[in-house]
Amino acid sequence: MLRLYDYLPSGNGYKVRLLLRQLGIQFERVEVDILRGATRTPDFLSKNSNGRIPLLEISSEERLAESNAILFYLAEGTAFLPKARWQRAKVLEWLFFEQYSHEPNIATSRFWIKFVGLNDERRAALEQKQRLGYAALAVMEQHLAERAFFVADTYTIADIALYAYTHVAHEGGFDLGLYPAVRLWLERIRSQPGHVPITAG
Ligand SMILES: N[C@@H](CCC(=O)N[C@@H](CS)C(=O)NCC(=O)O)C(=O)O
Repeated sequence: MLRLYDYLPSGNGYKVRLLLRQLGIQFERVEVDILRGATRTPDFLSKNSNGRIPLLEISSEERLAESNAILFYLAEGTAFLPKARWQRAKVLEWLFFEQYSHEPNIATSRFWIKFVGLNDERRAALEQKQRLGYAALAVMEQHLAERAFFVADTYTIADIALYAYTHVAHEGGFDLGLYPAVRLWLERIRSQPGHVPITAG
């Protein structure tokens, strides 16, 4: 059975959990308390030298890190990843956008505000995180103003990847008031068959 090393409040972990649930794939979930350094123990580092969850263990020889790589692996051959070359590349475009322009700003703001608290250094960096996070939300708003989903008019792993931290962006101090298309899209994602909340293990 697949094993997922995970941390319940993590949006990166949630992406994988959500897709596994929606695909109806059984898995064992192993909670790793990142706040207590459990991803930095010799045992965990022997599984993922980058010391981070999510980590999908497929077999004793095969382990995959990086949430969006795991989504791509699991979605292959399913409706969550289009078959056409152009659409697959478009999915990747949004997965990379999520990791470069969205997650480092929106997820990090949330982590600082909700989980570890603001010290002087983080407070100083927060302003730029907020500015760049809002810029990412504006890109999403513009795209979604004319579409129901990110790629191919259908629910794909691009939506899952972007939903994970957008739906909890308020916990990182972001106000979605000026992003009506994003808010409608969040509702659309929430109503997909088999949807589970981030709090469901
Ligand atoms: N780019 C990675 C980021 C993974 C990541 O930042 N994981 C965090 C939790 S969301 C973590 O494990 N942090 C623990 C640590 O850095 O020690 C992904 O998308 O999976």
